[in-house]
Amino acid sequence: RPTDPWWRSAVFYQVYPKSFADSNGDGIGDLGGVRDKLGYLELLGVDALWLSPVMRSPMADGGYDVSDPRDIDPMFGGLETMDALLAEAHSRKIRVTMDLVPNHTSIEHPWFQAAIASAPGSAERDRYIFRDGRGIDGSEPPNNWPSIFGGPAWTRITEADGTPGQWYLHIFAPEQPDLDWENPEVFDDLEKTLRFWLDRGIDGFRIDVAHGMAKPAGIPDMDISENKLLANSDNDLRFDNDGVHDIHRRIRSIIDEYPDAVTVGEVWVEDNERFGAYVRPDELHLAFNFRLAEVAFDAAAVRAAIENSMAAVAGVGGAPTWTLSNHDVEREVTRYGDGAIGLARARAMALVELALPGTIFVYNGSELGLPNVDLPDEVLQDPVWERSGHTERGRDGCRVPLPWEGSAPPFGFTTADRSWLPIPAEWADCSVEAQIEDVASTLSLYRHAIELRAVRPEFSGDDIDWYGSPSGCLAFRRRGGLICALNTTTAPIPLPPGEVLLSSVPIEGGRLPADAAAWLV
Ligand code: TEU
Ligand code: CA
Repeated sequence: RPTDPWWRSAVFYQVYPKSFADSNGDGIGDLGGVRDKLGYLELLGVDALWLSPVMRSPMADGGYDVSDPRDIDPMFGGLETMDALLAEAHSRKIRVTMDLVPNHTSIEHPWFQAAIASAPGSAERDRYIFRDGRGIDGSEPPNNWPSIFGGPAWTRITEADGTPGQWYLHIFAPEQPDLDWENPEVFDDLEKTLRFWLDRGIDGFRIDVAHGMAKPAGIPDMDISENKLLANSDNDLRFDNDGVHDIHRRIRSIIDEYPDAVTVGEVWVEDNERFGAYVRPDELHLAFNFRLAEVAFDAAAVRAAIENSMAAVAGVGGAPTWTLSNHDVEREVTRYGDGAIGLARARAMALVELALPGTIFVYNGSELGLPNVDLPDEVLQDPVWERSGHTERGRDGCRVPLPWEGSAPPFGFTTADRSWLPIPAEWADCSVEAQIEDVASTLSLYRHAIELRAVRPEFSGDDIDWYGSPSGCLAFRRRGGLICALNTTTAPIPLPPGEVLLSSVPIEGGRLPADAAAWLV
């Protein structure tokens, strides 16, 4: 519909900047690399980019620990490279959004440095959540909250006089102290950050941990016996506190001064009604739902995930969002069984995703069918690995740099001898160069699907109708006429009548093979 905002049916491409492309030969991806590859992104046909954090950061958590939110880290090329990227992307009609991390800062942020240099109770300390400890001499954390990355969510500081001091809250790593959103200075500073980037031409923000900024009054103990991590169980007091909605309304009032800007929040909330609240007309434009990133390759489960996701936003008039993976989860090829089967299923699910009404987020490398990588211990960098006491390997396996060209690592990702995480030798077969001319490749499948989605009238309409289909299969129809069918069984099934527009495997005799999907009109 011509009156729809641009993002309502857009395809976003998530760039994990360290892993996309390196332009200066230090083995680490950067914004110059993104700029160099804009032609590729144009060819892929995406409408917008989401850049995972590129602000100044000591990189304790891949940039999700920001020490200056109004600057670009030198490792990524500094502000001028960002300006050049924005200009060139816009000239190619690609919008650019960036990650915003309002829940916490880096310990190297000047505010945190000032906080630990000042006395308990000072205004400096009041921008974070410092508390006295419990127990004898305050040697126990102020409450029982665990950190998402392992260990307690509190770290004790040493006061300026050398004595053991107060504790500060960090829901994530100790290098990521939580801000106190009750302090008006915190919002004022975020407003500066929003305007700084919007005035520079950024098209919007992905808001990190958008369900986390507000903390419950008194920060009481939570019931950790049944704590379901990030699942919005009633006893997980760390997230989804009602006060967060007021923060989103205030953010929105600023965003609304910039007509085309979009916000998408990272909202790990399972309950439909509580999730939908985040995309009320005066809050976020969009919220990620992760149901397709979590669901098994099973038609009934996929259908339930789709229905649920649509129901969650329908009540408030919001648009659904879809994502098969991101920088925090195992890549879909591996999740679906790895190898040829995992790849076949990932291709099928890409067609399911790209057939749906709403906003799509493609994680860099999905379009190449990359699997997760089982990296050796000594290269792991995710704080999850250290913090979990080496019991969880963390998320590096989905953050391996992209293979661009050539027959050996680092496959044109960098001119250095090696990339910051090693690229498997067998990725020669899935490099961009290996796939771009091959009509049967996953890259070609994505290109065609994204193009058809953009130009064909059959993709119109906010609603879908389900066909009755045999168990292990699903089929739905967009109001505009596109039909999408998925087969998660082990045998071929008859397709609904129609002309095949695109399919994840060749279709013969009107039957859809196992582990495949097709589009029909
Ligand atoms: O993630 C929030 C989050 O809670 C999870 O995705 C979490 O990182 C994961 O389950 C742990 O294994 C966001 C970012 O996407 C993530 O990369 C950051 O580490 C996190 O916030 C902290 O900023
Ligand atoms: Ca670099």
